[in-house]
Amino acid sequence: MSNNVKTTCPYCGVGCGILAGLDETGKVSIKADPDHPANFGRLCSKGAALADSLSMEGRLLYPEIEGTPHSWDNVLDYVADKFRDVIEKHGPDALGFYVSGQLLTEDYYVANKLMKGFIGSANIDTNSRLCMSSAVAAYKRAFGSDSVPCAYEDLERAKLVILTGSNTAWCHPVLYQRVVKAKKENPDLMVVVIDPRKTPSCDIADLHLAIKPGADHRLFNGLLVHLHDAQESNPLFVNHHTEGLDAALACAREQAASIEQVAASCALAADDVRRFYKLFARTERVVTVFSQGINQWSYGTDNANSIINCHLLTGRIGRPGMGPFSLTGQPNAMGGREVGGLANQLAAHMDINSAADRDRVQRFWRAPNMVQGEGLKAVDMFRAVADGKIRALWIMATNPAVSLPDNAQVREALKKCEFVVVSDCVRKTDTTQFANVLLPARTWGERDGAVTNSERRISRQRAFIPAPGQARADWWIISAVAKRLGFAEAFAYQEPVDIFNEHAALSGFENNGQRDFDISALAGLTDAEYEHFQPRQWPLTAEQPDGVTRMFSDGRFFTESGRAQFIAVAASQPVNPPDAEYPLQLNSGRVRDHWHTLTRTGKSARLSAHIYEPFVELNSEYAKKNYISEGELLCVRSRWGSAVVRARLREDLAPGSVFMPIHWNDQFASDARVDALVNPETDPVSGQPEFKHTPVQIETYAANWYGFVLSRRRLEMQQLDYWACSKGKNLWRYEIAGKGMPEDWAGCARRLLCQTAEKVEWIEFFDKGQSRYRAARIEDGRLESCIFIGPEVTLPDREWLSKLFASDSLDDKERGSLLTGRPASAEEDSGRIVCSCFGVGIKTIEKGIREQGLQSVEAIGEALRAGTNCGSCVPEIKAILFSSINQQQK
Ligand SMILES: Nc1nc2c(c(=O)[nH]1)N[C@H]1C(S)=C(S)[C@@H](COP(=O)(O)OP(=O)(O)OC[C@H]3O[C@@H](n4cnc5c(=O)[nH]c(N)nc54)[C@H](O)[C@@H]3O)O[C@H]1N2
Ligand SMILES: Nc1nc2c(c(=O)[nH]1)N[C@H]1C(S)=C(S)[C@@H](COP(=O)(O)OP(=O)(O)OC[C@H]3O[C@@H](n4cnc5c(=O)[nH]c(N)nc54)[C@H](O)[C@@H]3O)O[C@H]1N2
Ligand code: SF4
Ligand SMILES: [Mo]
Repeated sequence: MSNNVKTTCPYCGVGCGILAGLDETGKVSIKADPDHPANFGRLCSKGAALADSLSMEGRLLYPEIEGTPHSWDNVLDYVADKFRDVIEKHGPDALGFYVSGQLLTEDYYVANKLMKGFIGSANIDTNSRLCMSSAVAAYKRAFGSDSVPCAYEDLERAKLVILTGSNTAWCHPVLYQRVVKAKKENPDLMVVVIDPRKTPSCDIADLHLAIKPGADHRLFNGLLVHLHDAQESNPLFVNHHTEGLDAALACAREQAASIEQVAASCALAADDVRRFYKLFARTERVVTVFSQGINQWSYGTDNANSIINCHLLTGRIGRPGMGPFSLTGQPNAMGGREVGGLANQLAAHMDINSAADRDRVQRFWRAPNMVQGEGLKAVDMFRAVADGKIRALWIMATNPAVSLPDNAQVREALKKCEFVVVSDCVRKTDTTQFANVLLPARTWGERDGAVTNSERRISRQRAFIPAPGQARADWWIISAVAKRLGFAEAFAYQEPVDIFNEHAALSGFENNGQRDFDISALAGLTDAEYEHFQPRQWPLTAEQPDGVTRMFSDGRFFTESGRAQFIAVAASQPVNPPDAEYPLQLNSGRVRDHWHTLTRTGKSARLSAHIYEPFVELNSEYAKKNYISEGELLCVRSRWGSAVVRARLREDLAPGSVFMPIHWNDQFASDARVDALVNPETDPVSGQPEFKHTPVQIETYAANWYGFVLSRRRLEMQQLDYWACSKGKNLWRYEIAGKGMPEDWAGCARRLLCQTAEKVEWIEFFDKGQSRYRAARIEDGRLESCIFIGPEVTLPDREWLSKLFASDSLDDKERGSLLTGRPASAEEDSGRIVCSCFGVGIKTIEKGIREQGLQSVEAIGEALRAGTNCGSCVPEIKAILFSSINQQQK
């Protein structure tokens, strides 16, 4: 069996190193790699819980045609025949590939080669379009190349770290922990967080700018003017290494006559803006970290360029501790950029619109059908599917029926599409239900290849468990289809290393320092070298075989003139502003312990405990005015669709804003997809959708009863008006609600809990007067499931009830507590889980503060262990501490 296999976490773009193992009993062990330069021995809650995500539950194990398993040979022939047929009848552009930043570099490379060089279409786009295409476009406009200039160590070497549009504490937790540590060691390190919401990342902020959504470019335009007028620029750098300042400045000046004007347009206090500008002006070592709050706007590229402009004006790029740093979201978003994964890119950072570049790639690939220009970007690609222009679609490692904006239109397109192929590792997703063909992919732990993280560092993912059923690597599947389309020679790869070597060779092919992406030092790796590959940052060339920490240290850029470009950024606002009918602005994003559409983190009880139900956050005052109370169900509606989710009130959210998480979908809730609501506007430069803004209205969902079910087996809840499901320890948990009052509660409960006809032991309690119903199903003395129903949202706490599922038999006291809805003793109720690593609940923490006098995060950690492993919950523990102490003082 394998032990301590060095691999990389498959979740976020931090790209943490992991030591993974599998013992004789089949138990997986996951440890942080102490030597990996991304994490140096740290992991966040998601990485630490990776073993949970590897359960075989719900895996797609065999290739299927129209729901029936077939042999690989049959299915591959079938797919190739269909594709060939579509190409012959309608041309190569009638085919579309929609791929993912969660593919490995080798998979990604092969998919692109097949589409752009051999099928002869550029209709291959990726979910990275939704993720960082605005950052790519902005870097290209400014530097002439898509080069992320910074390295993680810059965050530690900086004196000012600005986090804008990034909830780093939850979305790049290990990087955030590195900043926390750096700040502890060096209290001079200042942190500014720019986010309309007060996020956990604000925990370490010296200044939080709760900016008006979508106004970042105004703030940074104002900064550009301020830096210039206050003579805080770097004329030497500007004169020698840049172009276009005057135009950019003139444009910025139109929007920023004074700090007061900027402050007003950003809904900030002028003093806060002044403080921020002064900090930026007076601190040489500044890193500006940006992510989706910048990118996901219909002018996300402009947002990003307004940031880059300020770094160019001050020459703060290419040196330690400074630079405009876009964090990549997915584990291999950066690898996808290297292979030209977007429809408007070509492999190895070459330009799809340049005849010379196309010719170069064609010669290198010996490609018979080289593409002639850009293809359709994600949102447009699905529109073309709806219009019948794309007739066959192959989706790999992404779940577009959940994650693309205007879901209804996307689902309509998938339904209409003649031929949909989906490669996934999970059998039942919102997208697989539209597939004609399902191809079982290997997933993390089973697959081998390369990934590149946010700081351009290439690492290996290595297999340490055998692949189940008939699952195959994505590169193998794509190559097998390519062979059947008549391209056997060009896709004769035996191992991932063959592909990696070709990719590396292409990066150096006729490069001569002309292109930023050059890893030619890695071309021709032997099997052993590939196997023992050590993480390194590109470029990796003969001159710099160990890689390069940061780009542009020589002030030379990849534009024609060799100078970086200032970009004039005009004032913009969303195409669909809020109005009387849809007065609220919907923002969307991530929660700490879940990953995207839940296909993997949804399997982990540990990760599901932190936030187990979809929700909408809204301002408490607004809620009060509209008679909305905490925990009730709300219907959120936009012009594009609606969702039903739980209300969470927050004092620190602007009255006009609401926020929903992106994770829940039809496998986990009745009606909670945020992208059912989100408008399909995109940035005209990058094609990235405007996920951070949609006008919505909110109304109460008229539930007559609320309840929950805990069950060892997963149950069908489709018949209920509202349900949301999450994994618990030894059980599945369902929050439920309904509009109509059933005549017969007992019958209704039995139908839900006993979906089989067998006779079961059943205990129940019904208080008709109070409309309260409780029942439990017991099997061989063991609790199998239970249901609690009441007229209000407040119901018994689920945590202590869940613990009854741990034992193999219920005693009388426990049976009694099931019927009374109260724990047999107060000790058993630990409340909602705050620390996922050690399963510490909020009530336990509050009790510790109250009774043990724990007065600091450290003291809580020592006494209860909470917050001492990955540290992701420290901001929450601080908040609990703060409010508990406040209450004690009252
Ligand atoms: N836990 C977890 N981590 C993840 C992921 C996950 O699913 N779960 N996914 C990964 C992926 S693919 C990605 S792309 C990254 C995303 O990482 P982030 O970009 O950090 O995550 P988001 O939550 O999408 O959005 C970040 C913040 O932008 C803010 N925001 C919204 N509008 C504006 C605005 O106009 N201006 C500013 N300044 N801020 C705004 C939101 O309030 C939110 O707090 O996370 C990665 N890491
Ligand atoms: N409203 C709103 N919407 C958003 C965002 C937002 O902030 N707001 N963010 C956007 C962003 S940044 C992103 S990145 C997307 C993410 O959205 P998606 O890419 O749709 O989400 P995932 O759940 O990561 O989908 C990955 C799929 O690949 C499967 N899979 C896992 N491993 C493998 C493998 O090795 N091979 C294959 N073939 N399949 C595999 C998983 O089971 C899963 O079905 O969502 C976007 N949508
Ligand atoms: S920060 Fe967490 S999710 Fe991201 S790579 Fe590291 S362990 Fe994985
Ligand atoms: Mo992303």
